[in-house]
Amino acid sequence: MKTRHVALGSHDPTIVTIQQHILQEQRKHSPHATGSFSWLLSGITLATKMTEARVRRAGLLDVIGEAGGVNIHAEKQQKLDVYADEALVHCLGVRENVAVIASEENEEAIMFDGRNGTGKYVVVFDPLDGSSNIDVNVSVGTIFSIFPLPPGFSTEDDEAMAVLQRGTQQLAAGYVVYGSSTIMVYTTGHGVHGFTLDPSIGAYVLSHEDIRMPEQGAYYSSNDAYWETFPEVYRDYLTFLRTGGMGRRYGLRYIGSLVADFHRTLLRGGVFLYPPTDKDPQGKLRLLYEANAVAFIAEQAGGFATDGRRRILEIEPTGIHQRTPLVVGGRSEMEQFQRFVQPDVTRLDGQEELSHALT
Ligand code: AHM
Ligand code: MG
Repeated sequence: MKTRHVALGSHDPTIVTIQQHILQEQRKHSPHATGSFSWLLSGITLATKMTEARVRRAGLLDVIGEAGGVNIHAEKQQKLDVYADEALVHCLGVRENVAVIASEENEEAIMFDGRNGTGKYVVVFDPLDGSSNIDVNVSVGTIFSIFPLPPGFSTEDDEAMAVLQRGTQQLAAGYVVYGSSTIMVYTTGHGVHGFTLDPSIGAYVLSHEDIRMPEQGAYYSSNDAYWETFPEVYRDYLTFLRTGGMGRRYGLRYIGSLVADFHRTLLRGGVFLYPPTDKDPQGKLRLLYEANAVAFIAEQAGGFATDGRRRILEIEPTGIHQRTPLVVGGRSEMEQFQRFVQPDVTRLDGQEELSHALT
């Protein structure tokens, strides 16, 4: 029989898209998975692509929007964070396995009724973190965490109960940075992987496999303008970093977008801090849809995250929009931080096993 050769053109068989990667991971770690989890994640990737398209046109939309709030496509102008939120709510709402969602943009959690027992997941997210940076072309991002629906939860229950879970219960977490390129980073508890959006094919393509945080970096990242109002122990620690206590004098990098500051810290090492301040005595960042995701990713990449007293992932949440101080970074910086805040605790973790069942 004659073999017909088919030209593959520019198709690169080595490309791994995020969807392929999720399926490969499922086969490896949960051979009996049904694909339901990857269906859920595809809802998140779709929503972030919709948001990225808007972020890329942010300046244009603003200009066009000045003439009465309607652009040339007769679309009503919307604030980008509201658009990002609606994109996620929509893309997750049509996935029958999503039971409850909670977002920075909505006061209350949202329960999708009438799912006849198909709802298995709880998704919490900050749809557009750092959105005050949009107008000046600075990176912004989306952050998400996925939890299982607690066993025995019924639609009669208060939806907040489904959301108030410790970070150790996360099945997956990730973020997207809309920066010089758009990158999605996620973990399902088996390492951390990064995918860059290839605009020519509209797909997230594996670009950073098995990310590990450097043991030690060269930068700390915090809003130095609040220096005088940081607790003394934080100032002592930062002075230690700045004056060479760790064997090098640390520099400062601070963007003011958590996703962007954390992404740099993940790849380059160092430490990100949002301590308690006079203005925000409980810290500014949100436990459920900012700190938990970042902490899960950091730990999976060899780092650690704390609120100054406790491992972030073990904090029992009491409110959907609860704030927390956050210190997250590479091993050396975090061990040193621990020596400052809790000299009697010698280990960073006493980590509870994470149980993951990708279905
Ligand atoms: P947002 O979720 O309302 O955008 O606020 C969170 C942002 C983070 O991205 C960033 O780390 C922090 O606020 C910056 O705060 P500050 O300007 O106080 O340094
Ligand atoms: Mg935010």
